[in-house]
Amino acid sequence: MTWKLLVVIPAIVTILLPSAIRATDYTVGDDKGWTVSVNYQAWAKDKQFRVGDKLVFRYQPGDHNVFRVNGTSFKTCTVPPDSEALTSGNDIVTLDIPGRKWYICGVPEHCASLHQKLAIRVYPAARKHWSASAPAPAPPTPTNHAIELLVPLYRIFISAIAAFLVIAKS
Ligand SMILES: *[C@@H]1O[C@H](CO)[C@@H](O)[C@H](O)[C@H]1NC(C)=O
Ligand SMILES: [Cu+2]
Repeated sequence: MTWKLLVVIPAIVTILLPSAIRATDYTVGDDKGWTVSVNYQAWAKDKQFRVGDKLVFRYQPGDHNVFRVNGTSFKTCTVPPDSEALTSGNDIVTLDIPGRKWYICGVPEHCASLHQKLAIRVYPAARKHWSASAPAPAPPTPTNHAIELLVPLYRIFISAIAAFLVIAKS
């Protein structure tokens, strides 16, 4: 029985691994981190954010914070209630839904006067390894989002059948 696990476990890991490898952690602003007077639109411009990727906002706690807002509040730098702030100085945001996302700093004037604001578009996960260097695809539609959700389920299904076949033969 034990030797079969030596076959089954690596098989499952191999099948599931590509999803894990595709995820990328982005430190917002790279070495500069999350602060005032950085052009975050320029920083984001050449990046293709995908579902499963993470944004890491790094700053001295107390100097800044992070609010996820909508497009209207982004334009006007309207700060939501304090309870919605991320404040750790190492704030990790997992991009789990495709579409546009907006982030601002809530310290007075940091967004409005000093441009501490970031807008990105998040694309569905599955296409990353097919087109890592291809131009940005069209904005996601509900249809391809549904298909891309099925891909990991399909992998798990195949893994389960493989495991069942090996174990059933014992
Ligand atoms: C954007 O967020 C603000 C503040 O939370 C809210 O008042 C407003 O209705 C929202 N706008 C849209 C278009 O959802
Ligand atoms: Cu700030």
